Amino acid sequence: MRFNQRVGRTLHRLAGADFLQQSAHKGRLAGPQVALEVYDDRRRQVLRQAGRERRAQRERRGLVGQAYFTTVIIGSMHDWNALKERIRDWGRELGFGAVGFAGVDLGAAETGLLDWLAAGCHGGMDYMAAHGTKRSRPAELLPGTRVVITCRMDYLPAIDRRPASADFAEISCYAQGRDYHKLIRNRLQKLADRIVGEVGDFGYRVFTDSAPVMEVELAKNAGLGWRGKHTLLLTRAGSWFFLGEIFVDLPLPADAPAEAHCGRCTACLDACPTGAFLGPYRLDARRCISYLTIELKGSIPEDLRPLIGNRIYGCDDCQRACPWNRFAPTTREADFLPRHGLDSASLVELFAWTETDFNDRLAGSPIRRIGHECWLRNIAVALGNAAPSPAARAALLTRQDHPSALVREHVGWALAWF
Ligand code: B12
Ligand code: SF4
Ligand code: SF4
Repeated sequence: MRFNQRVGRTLHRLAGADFLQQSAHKGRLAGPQVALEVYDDRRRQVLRQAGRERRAQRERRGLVGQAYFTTVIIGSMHDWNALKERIRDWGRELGFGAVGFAGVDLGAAETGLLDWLAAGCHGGMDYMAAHGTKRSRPAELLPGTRVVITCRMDYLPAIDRRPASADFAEISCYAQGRDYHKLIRNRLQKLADRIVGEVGDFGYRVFTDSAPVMEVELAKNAGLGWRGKHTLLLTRAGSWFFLGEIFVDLPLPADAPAEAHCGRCTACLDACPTGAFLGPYRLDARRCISYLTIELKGSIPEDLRPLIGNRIYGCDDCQRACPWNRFAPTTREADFLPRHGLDSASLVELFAWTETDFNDRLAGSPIRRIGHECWLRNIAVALGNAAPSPAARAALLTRQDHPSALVREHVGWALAWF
């Protein structure tokens, strides 16, 4: 039996070679012939290149590959709990608010997801239906996955600068700074690197809102919080955080889910401007302002336009209404702080941005991905909802002959209110 050098060192540190001998006997592996050997650099390189898929295949065929050996032998050492605590500490050092561990069985969540899709609640988000059961079965998305390390990171800016002005353009606070995907992915990668430094090579992949993953359900199972009636993950310190995961093939024990504390409260359901909740824990995305202003590519249904108010990108109302968010910590990440005054800008000001302004000023922002056309569409609706003013009317008139039929149609709708 050969050990990767780091694994060997870890094993020695954790329990010593005697323990290994015993573990091997118990596991009916190599018995008394077990010996610690160290890979030289070349072997190590070759192993790395072998890739996750080959390891998974070997494992599926029942061969005693390095990953299998590592997990069986080390798995019997009962020190995964100590490693879990170290991973939590490293996660906190890397800026995560909390780190938890979920098993890969999502149980009834799959039925919930399929019902939601069958009811058409995903609207035009075809990617939600595109991956079969991979979304609800992590081990199908990444074969060999045994546990999902799930992490949350706070994004609430420290100061609420929303002006009372009727002409204020409301942008969801998760989107006022830099795009979170890259930042979180980098941090997750750093966390994975630290685990590799401790246990040696293993199969893993990092995700944040970038793949078919049921992030809230996994985080809930990992005890990172409970599911609020608004469907988001919620803690005693609120819900203003992003989620991200590392799928791993290590046999880390799963954490227990947290107790829910919504009680009889329905504040989030009552606060929704468009009545998007079909009931507690059930959201019809087609009515959600986040969907209408970000995901929807075409025309916004006319009956919903007046309900959108001044929200031009996403919506925070169900979270703002939640009593637990009174205790929410603010972000420690400078990248999530508002840029270009996006926390206090006026509709007229943002409507005047040319496509070049839009692309330049929103480089690195999640808003950029909706494109200038949908940006103007959204602001036109908000201008139509704002108190009629000469400035708003003048702004709308400048876009009346815009080359995009989508923009012209929404501008026409807004002008009809003046
Ligand atoms: C699609 C999507 C959306 C859609 C649909 C949202 C939704 N609730 O489904 C839209 C575009 C509307 C959206 C909006 C927002 N989103 Co979004 N979104 C996602 C995404 C990509 C998938 C979510 C999903 O799987 N939905 C499908 C439904 C079926 O899944 P579900 O909600 O888990 O459904 C379960 C429950 O409803 C339950 N259920 C059903 N009936 C019942 C009944 C009972 C009694 C019970 C107990 C349970 C139950 O069963 C279902 C299956 O488990 C995730 C990222 C990811 N990959 O997970 C981010 C994510 C959920 N979004 C996020 C955010 C921040 C938002 C917004 C706040 C952004 C904004 N400010 O505009 C809003 C919030 C709106 C809201 N209240 O949900 C964060 C949430 C972080 C957190 N604290 O939980 C995520 C996790 C992204 C991330 N990586 O951080 N989003
Ligand atoms: S984000 Fe806004 S529109 Fe969507 S469910 Fe929450 S309150 Fe309703
Ligand atoms: S507002 Fe009330 S019901 Fe909604 S998530 Fe918060 S505590 Fe739960």
